[in-house]
Amino acid sequence: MKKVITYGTFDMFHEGHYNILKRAKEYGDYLIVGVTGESYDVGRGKLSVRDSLAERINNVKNSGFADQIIVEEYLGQKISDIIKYDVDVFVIGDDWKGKFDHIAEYCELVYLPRTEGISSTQIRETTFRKHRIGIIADRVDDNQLVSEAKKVSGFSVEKVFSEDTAIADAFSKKYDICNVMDNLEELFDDVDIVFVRTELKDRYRFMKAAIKRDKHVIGEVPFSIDEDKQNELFELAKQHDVVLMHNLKVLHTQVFVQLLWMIKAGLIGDVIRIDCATSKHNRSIKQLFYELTASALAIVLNIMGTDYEKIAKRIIRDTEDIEYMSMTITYPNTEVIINIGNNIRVESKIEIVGSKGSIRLGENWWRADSFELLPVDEDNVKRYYMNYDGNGFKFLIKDLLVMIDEHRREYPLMNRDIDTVMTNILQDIE
Ligand code: C2G
Repeated sequence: MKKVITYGTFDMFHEGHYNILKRAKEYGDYLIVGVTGESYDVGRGKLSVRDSLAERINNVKNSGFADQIIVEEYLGQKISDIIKYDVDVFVIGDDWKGKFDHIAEYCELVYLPRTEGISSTQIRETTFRKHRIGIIADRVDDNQLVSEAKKVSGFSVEKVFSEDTAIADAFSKKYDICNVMDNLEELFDDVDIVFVRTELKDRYRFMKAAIKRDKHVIGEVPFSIDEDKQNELFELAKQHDVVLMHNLKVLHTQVFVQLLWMIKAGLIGDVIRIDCATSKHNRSIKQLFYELTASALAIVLNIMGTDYEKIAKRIIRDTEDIEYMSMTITYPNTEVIINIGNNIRVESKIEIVGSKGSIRLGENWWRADSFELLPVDEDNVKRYYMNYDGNGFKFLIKDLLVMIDEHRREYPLMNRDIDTVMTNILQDIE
C-alpha cells in the first residue's frame, strides 16, 4: 500500500484545498492529512485563522479524500510523521516550493501547482469586516503596532494624527502610513479603532474625543490618574458601546495566562512573596514607572486580587540621573515587592514564591515568552515557553478583534476592579 501525506491549515475550506487533497490522494492508496494545531499556528505567526481546529478537521473529513487525519503540533513534526506512518509520498502546494526539499531524504517529494484565484486570506477579507485603526501620537514611536498589526488579518493601520505636524509627517514616513490627518475629527472618519499613544496629560482628552465618536480605544496605562476622569471614560465607553483596551501586552500573552492558571490551580501552593524588578536607561522615572509598574501591577493584581492591606513606597534619587523606586504591597499572607530603577542596573525578573514551589520569569517579563517552575520537592526545573516574534502587540490586537466581533466589552484580566486599584496605586505615587 502506497501512503501519501499532506499538510495544511485548511482555514475557510475552499476549492484549492479540495483540489490538493484530491490530487494528493491520486499519488497513492492511503492519504494522511495533517491539520495544523492552534498553538502551532500561533507560534508560526498565523494569527488570522478563523475556523477552530475541530471545524477544519471536519471540513477535511467531509472532502472524502482523507483516510486518516492527524494534528500537526510542532515545527519538525513532519519528519517524525513520515517515519511513524511509514509514508511513501509527501505532497504540498507549490507556494512552498523549495521549502520542503529536505523531505526528499525521507520519502518521495511532490510539489503540486496551487489552484489559481482562491485563498483563505482572500475569503477572510471578503467575509469579515476590516477594522481600521487611527493613531494619535506625540512621538515617532508606534510601540511596534504597525508591524504587529500586519500579522493579524482583518486589521489595518490607516491614519495618523499629531498636534505637532512634523511628528505626524515623520511618523507616517517611518511606518508607511499613507494618511496624515490635519485635524482630529478627520482622523475619526472611516476608522473604528483609535490608538492613543501620547503622554499622560493628553490621554484623557484624546480618548474622550474618540469614544464620543463611537470609536474603540487602545490607550496607554493609566488612562488618567484622576479617578473621576477615569470613571468618566468608562461610563462614556459604556454609553457609546465601545471597548476601552489597556495597552498592557502581558495580559494577552499565552505565557501569562498559563502561569496564572498554574498559580490559581495551586501548583505552587500558597503565594508567600512576589518579587518583581527591572531597570531602564535614560528615561524619566515617570515614564518608567507608569509603563513597567502598570505591567507589574497587572500581573500582581491578577494573581493576588485587589484586597491588599497596605502599600509603602520609596523613591531614592542618588544623583541627578539615578533613580530607584521600591514599592511594597502587603496582603494578609503575602508580600509583594516591586523595584524599578533608572540608569541603574537591576536584574529584570519576577519571582513568585509559593509554599510548594516558585515561578520565575526573566528578562522582558512584561512581554514574557517563557517561565520556569521550580517545585520545592523536586530538583528538576520545568520550562514553559511560547515562541513568538515581536513584542506581543499582535495578541492584544487579536483579543481586541474578538471582543469587537463578539460584542464583548470588558477584558476579564483587566476588569474595572483591577483598573480602579491600579489607577489608585499609580495616583498614590504621583
Ligand atoms: N492550496 C492550493 N491552492 C490554493 C490554496 C492552497 O493548492 N489556492 C494548498 C496549499 O499549497 C497547501 C494546502 O492547500 O498545500 C493547504 O494550504 P493552507 O491551508 O494555506 O496551509 P499552509 O498554511 O500552507 O500549511 O504545516 C503546514 C503546511 O506546511 C502548509
